[in-house]
Amino acid sequence: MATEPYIIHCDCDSFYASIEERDNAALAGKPIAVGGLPEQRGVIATCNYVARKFGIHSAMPSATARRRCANLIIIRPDMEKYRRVSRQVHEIFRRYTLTIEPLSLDEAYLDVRGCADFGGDAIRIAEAIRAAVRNEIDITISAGIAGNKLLAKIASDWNKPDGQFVVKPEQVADFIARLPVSHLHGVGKVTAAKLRRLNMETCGDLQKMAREELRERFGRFGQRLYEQCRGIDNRPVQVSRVRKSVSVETTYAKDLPDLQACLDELPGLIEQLQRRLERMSKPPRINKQVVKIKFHDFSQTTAEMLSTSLDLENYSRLCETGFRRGGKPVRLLGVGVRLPEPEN
Ligand code: TTP
Ligand code: MG
Repeated sequence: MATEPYIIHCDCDSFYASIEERDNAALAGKPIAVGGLPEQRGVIATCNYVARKFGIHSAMPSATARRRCANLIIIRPDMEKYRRVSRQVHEIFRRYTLTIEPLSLDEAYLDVRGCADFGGDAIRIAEAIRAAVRNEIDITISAGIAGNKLLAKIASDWNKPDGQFVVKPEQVADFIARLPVSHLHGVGKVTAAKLRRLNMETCGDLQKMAREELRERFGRFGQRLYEQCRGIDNRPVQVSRVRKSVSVETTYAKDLPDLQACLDELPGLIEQLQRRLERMSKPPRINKQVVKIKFHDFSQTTAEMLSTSLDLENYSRLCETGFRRGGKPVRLLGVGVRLPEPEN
């Protein structure tokens, strides 16, 4: 059964860009992006909503962004500053609940059951958080309020920027039916394309598929899809997960045929991993490098070694070791790091 809304997903609006705009009055109303320089083959980390009207978005090459908007002002990122602001935003969250699951610098789930303010009313708590962020930090934050994490996260995008949206229990069926399947947790480009081939564009379409068929086509993830497309999600808000590893991976629409094709993918993956690490609230120490390979028949292997950096040669060696164990085309390649056990 759908439950009363008690989870708030908070997500700052165009986070890095909003901070830069706040700190430099001359930028007001202009299209701005934060990221690498076009001349250095940099990419856009994010851009403000003025720039988004030109079709600019995160992860786009800065050169493309500049072509779309000749007046685009590109600012180099200042991660220390963004981390500082992130800590201030999290301080505000903690006034209302300690059950907080941070997802990134600008985003977190809050479970506000048991919150004493406003009689625990999640809608009013979200309003209070947003007002405090605006008044005290001078940036805007959006919120989604719902009975589970899946719906709350989707809802926070609904009235972005500077808005909030609540999914009441009686609205869940309607809300979810029209939702594109690509919004579901764990549905990346490849799964979305596979679903599209089956004419499954929305969750409403997906609801027509029998549980058995989903399981046959998607394995264990099929069960999650069966639940998610009905708006069901039982994942609790998890406070301070101790991170043991950080990784990025890509499932390829077309299998990588041989070792060389895998090696060619490594630099791009390592760069993504580097950015993921930079975005963590406190960049971790590295203990090991890891490569994960899933072959086209879904068998999988990992190879790892002690190391304190993201060394390309090490990743290449690990990739070779892993690949030789299967010697088959590869559907998924991942690179990651393991972190040392926390010291207490
Ligand atoms: P997001 O919350 O995904 O984006 P955003 O806050 O800029 O914009 P929105 O209003 O849509 O929430 O990510 C938070 C920050 O993380 C973002 O400001 C910059 C950084 N980031 C990257 O560096 N690279 C990326 O690919 C993405 C998606 C985000
Ligand atoms: Mg954001």
